[in-house]
Amino acid sequence: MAKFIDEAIIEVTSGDGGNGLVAWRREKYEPMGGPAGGDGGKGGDIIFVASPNFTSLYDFTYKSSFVAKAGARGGPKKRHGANASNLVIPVPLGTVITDLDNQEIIADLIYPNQQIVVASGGFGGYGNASIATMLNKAPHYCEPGRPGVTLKLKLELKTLADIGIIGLPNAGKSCLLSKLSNAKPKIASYPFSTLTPNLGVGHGNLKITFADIPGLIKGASSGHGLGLQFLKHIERTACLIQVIDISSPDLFTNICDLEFELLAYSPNFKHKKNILVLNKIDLLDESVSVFDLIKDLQHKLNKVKSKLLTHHKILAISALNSVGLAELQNEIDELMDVPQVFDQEILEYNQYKSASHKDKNDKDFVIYQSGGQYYVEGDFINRYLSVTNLRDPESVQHFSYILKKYGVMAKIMELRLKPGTPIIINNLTFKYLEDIF
Ligand SMILES: Nc1nc2c(ncn2[C@@H]2O[C@H](COP(=O)(O)OP(=O)(O)OP(=O)(O)O)[C@@H](O)[C@H]2O)c(=O)[nH]1
Ligand SMILES: [Mg+2]
Repeated sequence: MAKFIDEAIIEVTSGDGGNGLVAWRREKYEPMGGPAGGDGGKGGDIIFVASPNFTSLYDFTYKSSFVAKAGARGGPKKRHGANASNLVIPVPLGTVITDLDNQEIIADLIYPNQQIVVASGGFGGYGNASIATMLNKAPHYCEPGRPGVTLKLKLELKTLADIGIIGLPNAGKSCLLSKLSNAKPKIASYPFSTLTPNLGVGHGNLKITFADIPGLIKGASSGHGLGLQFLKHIERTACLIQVIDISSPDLFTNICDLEFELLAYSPNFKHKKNILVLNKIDLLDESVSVFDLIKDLQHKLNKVKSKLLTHHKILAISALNSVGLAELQNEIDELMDVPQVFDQEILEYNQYKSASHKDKNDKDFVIYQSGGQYYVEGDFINRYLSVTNLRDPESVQHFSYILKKYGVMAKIMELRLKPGTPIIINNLTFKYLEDIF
């Protein structure tokens, strides 16, 4: 089984749009037909999909960078460049995706096959056929494709199960999970035999899902034992089953210790439906009345009710010997019969969002001097330059217009350069006021 990993940091980049093309219609008797350069294709989107086939983010430990393909360049005869295929990344159900740039949650994938486009591919640039207007019927220039978007993301798995099984180490949680569901977890007679969450699907018609997490101990909220790191996997369950070893010397204190830790992690646990299961009744001395024991416990718990979870029911069972499991199953079915309502907060994340709005401001540029030379650098300048035909005056003129439009020209003028001063853009040398400026 793949290792259980519930957090990963990755980088995704959507595809660049393809460049447009400058081309002309060439037909018999029409040597200089109209513009026929096609538009570039769209770059690939980065899409996440919630897949029930994955239960861990393990795959992201060896692949953490994803780049979608670029759209193809426009073709002659007004042919549109091919759109790039989208890059679809499967993640387990319950994966929360956060944009690390602004800590904003982009998506919380909770439904099977739910998809989200986190970064849209860049649009293709127009070819000269699309740019033609009444005023300029035969443009000698085209547009470069828009660049893709790069995002640094945190993926966080918050397992989605209907019921979370919690308790002190060695209480019999995994043993109970193995009886209630199809899971085959490790069961052993020493504490911390479960190191990562186990998931199982119940045997009944309702197909209830269970998550058994590693044991908690007193002080977990301050990092003792395995700490609280796995509680996120039961945060979103509809109900909890709290398993306590009935043969332990101080039941009441055990319950209080555990519940204080849970509430220290999140006060939301207070109102989560909760069945308190006293396990291992087979270990009790025959002279002990389980009925009296529960009554006494109930009495003590009532006194500190306000500081504890709300117990729906207290049941005594033996997971190992399958005693009391039918009654427990009935209680579970009853609790789960109520339609599940996800937190409003979760629903809100799920409204379709796309990070394409993050279309970075790619009109940034810098002008600097080095070794007596002036340099102009900017991604968008390079992109426009890549579709500029330097032998075609109109194409060059259009490039010059772009430099004006986005303020490059104004900045250069502030430098008060002498005419003829060389200015280098992407390894090409232009002369101030003689070439493009
Ligand atoms: N006598 C008895 N033993 C039980 C019962 N249920 C579980 N056990 C035993 O208790 C031990 C611990 O069981 P697990 O299911 O591994 O306990 P756990 O709570 O998952 O433990 P951690 O994962 O370490 O926190 C095992 O040896 C089980 O066989 C029970 O009803 N009666
Ligand atoms: Mg266990």
